[in-house]
Amino acid sequence: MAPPDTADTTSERQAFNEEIKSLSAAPLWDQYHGVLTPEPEVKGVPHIWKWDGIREKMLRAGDLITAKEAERRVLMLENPAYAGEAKATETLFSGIQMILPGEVAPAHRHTPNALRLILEGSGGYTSVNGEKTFMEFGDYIITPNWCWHDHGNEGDEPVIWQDILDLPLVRSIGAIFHNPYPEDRFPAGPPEGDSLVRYGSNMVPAEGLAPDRLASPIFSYPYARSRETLEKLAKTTDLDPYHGLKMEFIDPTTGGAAMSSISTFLQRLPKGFKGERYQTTEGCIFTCLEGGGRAVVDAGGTETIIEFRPKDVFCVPCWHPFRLEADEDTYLFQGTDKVVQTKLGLWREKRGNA
Ligand code: GTQ
Ligand code: FE2
Repeated sequence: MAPPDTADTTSERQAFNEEIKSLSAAPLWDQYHGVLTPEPEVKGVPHIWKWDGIREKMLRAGDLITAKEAERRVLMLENPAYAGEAKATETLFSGIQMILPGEVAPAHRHTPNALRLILEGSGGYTSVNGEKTFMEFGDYIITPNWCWHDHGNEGDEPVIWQDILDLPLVRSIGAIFHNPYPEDRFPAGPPEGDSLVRYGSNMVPAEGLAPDRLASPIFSYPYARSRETLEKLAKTTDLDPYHGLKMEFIDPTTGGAAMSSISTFLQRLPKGFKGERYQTTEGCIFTCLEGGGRAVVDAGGTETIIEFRPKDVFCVPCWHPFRLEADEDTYLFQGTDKVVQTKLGLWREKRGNA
């Protein structure tokens, strides 16, 4: 049979597309290369949330709503390209949360994994399955999925921290569950700080661990310890040309990431550091704890320059080449989806221009 002429082809194909619509079907050939792009094409854009502006609004939110009424008094850090979608990157949610003195954020549990990075205030605590951990600046706390958690503030000033959850990832799978606990506080369990005492000294109980754990038994990674590690190593260790000095927070019982879906790192860039161009499929959320500098991100051919100072949060979406520079000795906390991508065989990186 002779091939039909072009005009006929077009109209016949259009008619065909209409016909199959009623079957909830569509022709892949119209979209093939849009769906299977040669390289990642994500909607997310590089963005920075400056601390001063966010902090001021956070304090105002304290006059508008109580932690209890809000369930969680959180200002979501939404990627401008994902407005209304509660996403900072393709897979991660981030927010800034505040608890005022005497307040309690009531106990609940949910399927997304969550972490906290403390930015301001003393006397705040998180309880995970009844184990309380008091939190200071820079401390990193995990609340693994389906663990009961509530927060409080026994100090006399607002406590403010950053949350990161794998909420968009879990939502894309569909598996969101959330339960309130019938009381504000989950009943007290192990003594305060128990998990760090028990598992934080290169030992585990001789009788072993529950076999089905997917997260670190340590809930709290105090900044004093991790910062000291990096500060000491900086004196003896060569810098990575892309990352400076970068360490990953782990589950000490497996050597893997602290939680099943969020990779976390602390990175030290010495004063004057000029990193080389780096590209990864990880969606990255950075928080500057000390120092300052810039991330230069290549966003589709145009350079976005992100100037960061302490407590600023910024993101670099999947497969956006970037480099980091530091004007002073700088400490960056980083949360990414590397662990998920690695498990799925998806994680990639590209160093330099090669
Ligand atoms: O503190 O438990 O930013 O459940 C979002 C959801 C924080 C929390 C968030 C949450 C929490
Ligand atoms: Fe929660």
